Amino acid sequence: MQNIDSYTHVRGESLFVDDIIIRQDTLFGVVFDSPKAHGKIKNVDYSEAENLKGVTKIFTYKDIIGENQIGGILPDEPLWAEDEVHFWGQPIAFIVAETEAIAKQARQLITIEIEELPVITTAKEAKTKGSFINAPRSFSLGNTEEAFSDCDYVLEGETFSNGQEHLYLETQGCYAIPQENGSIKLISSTQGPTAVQKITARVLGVPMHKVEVDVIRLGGGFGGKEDQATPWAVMTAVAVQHLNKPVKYILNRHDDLRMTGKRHPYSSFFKIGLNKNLKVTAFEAEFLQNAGAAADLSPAIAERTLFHATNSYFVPNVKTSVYSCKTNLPPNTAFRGFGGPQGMFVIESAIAAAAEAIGVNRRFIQEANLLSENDEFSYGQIATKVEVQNTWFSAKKKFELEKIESEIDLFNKNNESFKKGISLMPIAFGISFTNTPMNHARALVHIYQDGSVGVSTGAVEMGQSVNTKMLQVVQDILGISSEKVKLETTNTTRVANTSPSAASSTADLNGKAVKMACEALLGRLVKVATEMLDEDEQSISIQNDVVFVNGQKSKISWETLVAQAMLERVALSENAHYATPIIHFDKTKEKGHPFAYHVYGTAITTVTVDCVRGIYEIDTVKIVHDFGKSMNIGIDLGQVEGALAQGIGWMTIEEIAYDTDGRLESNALSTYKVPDIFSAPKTIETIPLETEGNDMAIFKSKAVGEPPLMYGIGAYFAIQNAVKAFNKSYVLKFHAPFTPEKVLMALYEK
Ligand code: LUZ
Ligand code: MOS
Repeated sequence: MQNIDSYTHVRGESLFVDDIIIRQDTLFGVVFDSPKAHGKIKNVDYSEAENLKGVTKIFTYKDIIGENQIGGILPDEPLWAEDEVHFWGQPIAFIVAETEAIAKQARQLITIEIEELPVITTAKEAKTKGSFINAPRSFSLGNTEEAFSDCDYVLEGETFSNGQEHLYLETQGCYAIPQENGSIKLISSTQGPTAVQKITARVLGVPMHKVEVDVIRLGGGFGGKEDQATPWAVMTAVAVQHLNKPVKYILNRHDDLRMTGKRHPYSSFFKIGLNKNLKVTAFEAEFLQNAGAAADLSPAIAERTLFHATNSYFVPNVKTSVYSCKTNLPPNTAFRGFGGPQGMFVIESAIAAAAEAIGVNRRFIQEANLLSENDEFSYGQIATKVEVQNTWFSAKKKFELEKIESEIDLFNKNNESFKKGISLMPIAFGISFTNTPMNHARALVHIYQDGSVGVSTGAVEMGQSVNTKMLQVVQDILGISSEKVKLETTNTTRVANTSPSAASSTADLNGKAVKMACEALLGRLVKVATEMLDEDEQSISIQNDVVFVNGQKSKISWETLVAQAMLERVALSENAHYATPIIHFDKTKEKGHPFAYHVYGTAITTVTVDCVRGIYEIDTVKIVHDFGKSMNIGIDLGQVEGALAQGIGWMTIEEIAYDTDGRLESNALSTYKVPDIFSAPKTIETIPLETEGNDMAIFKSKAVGEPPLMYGIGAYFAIQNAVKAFNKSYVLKFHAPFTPEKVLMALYEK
């Protein structure tokens, strides 16, 4: 089944926040933000801006009736700065005017005096100065100290992976509309409607029932709208609370790039110990996460780094710790993979360092340590239904790895100025919010009396086609055709207290709730049919919009059945609640079973490096991926390819740069390069692993949003492999992204 949004997307008819027809009396907002990364606010002069014709009001923290506090996990982030600023781009005021142009003109007229304070931009510096968001966390398994003393090889090293801009096509924004009696409706581009509702209520000092959040769809989120869609929505809501008129704010690209956080840069240190047969017996890592100026989701992201520190390998002795370092950058936030990729890059680097020192192909170390059934992760979960070896060995076989390797060797022998490289990248990604209490969802399904169906869930459609999957669940359980089913907007008054659409878990959690609701409705309808046909319940089913008896079509259509149920006053609406069973985690012991299951896979990446220029092409990425039993392979392959391109971008050309004063230098697409069709792999081939699937996944179809991003890590090591083929004296470095500039330096380093 195709993505149900395709039709309106290609016709340009899909609605995003900026497409909503606005009320005639709508006002427009724009943020005035800090022009310095750290300092005391001595004075802000709003007078000229306020006097500009068409300016309605300029809001600051003084206008807040509730709390000036938008922190989700920790209460450490004001909506608008009070007497200090902590990052360049921190919101200080919100200008509301009759037009957007006037609001922007007014912004130019505001003058500010800041007494500057020292600026920290790197995690390392923050660690040295003791600047942290919260206490560090550590996971451990076995005894690394003892294990290291028995190792044949012990390697230590350092890695860095940079941040990443989300670059959702639709920038952040919200349209806020006053309702009666002080209620407000927010049309927000958020992955977390409940987060927006809750924080708005807190800042406005009103109960949550006064705030309705409605989400049609997002033009991309990638984690960037899990927590950071909130401030803009709250600002428009504060303005509505004071002015009782609709207020709209859509960030332009520059403002969005400057004011929002990104993927966390990490500086990390590793120590890896192996014995002669290449078994990794001990691994230690210290992760320094550059959290930015406030917690945002950093503590949860740090936790996921620890969960993924050993990727798809079994290591019997592990000690890892992570520090969320407080710096003067915009608070960094969720980004597809949520700290997992940063963790996995480190062990892949450690394996590369070990392979170099021992003088073996990196893939032999990887292969010798892949997870097996019943292996224990450092956090106590026992791996079951492990598929990583299956994906690894099928990839080797199906894609003829040895043939590819010999072709590359031959190419490299025959070419002076071009070199090819290859890498294998296995993945294991844990599915569930690591914070167990967040793993729940609800669905509200109405069967209307004409037989059409309306479905509301907590799932936010952000291009991942979750609505299509929800529709498939309804279609399958109720036995009706897709035209009968409509997916409603995501709205806090219909489905309350939702977790954000995140953690790759949205289809699982909401899909299971939809399934439960539909099964309850089906049960009632079957009962009605039983009476109509004088048959027993077991013999009745609904297929293709018709009631079937013992597999034979009856005369009763879906519409007739629903009409009869209506006459008999049967409830045709159902609200179901799903909470993931089995999972648990004890933070006092750092042990438990946090994940419903893992997603596995293996990618083989080949690249060609132009050794004169330092530029490179990703030739092929060949993947065997564990989809479980995919319920929609078209959508799932799209997720794999998109995530792969995004992962490769993070590892190769996307380079976030702040200057030492904390000002974002890569503040436009001229200076921040993202993968385009020319830099995408020339060939991507994804073969689904044949498995039984996993019952914890909706229809045994495993979560697919984030895991394939980490195949992109393979590009780093494939390029490194090619560089080494050109320059034997290159000393391996693990400093991502591996931009053409860095490749050129590596090619000619002596
Ligand atoms: N968001 C979150 C996530 O709040 N918790 C998670 O564990 C998570 N994992 C991946 C992506 N977003
Ligand atoms: Mo996410 S990184 O699943 O919002």
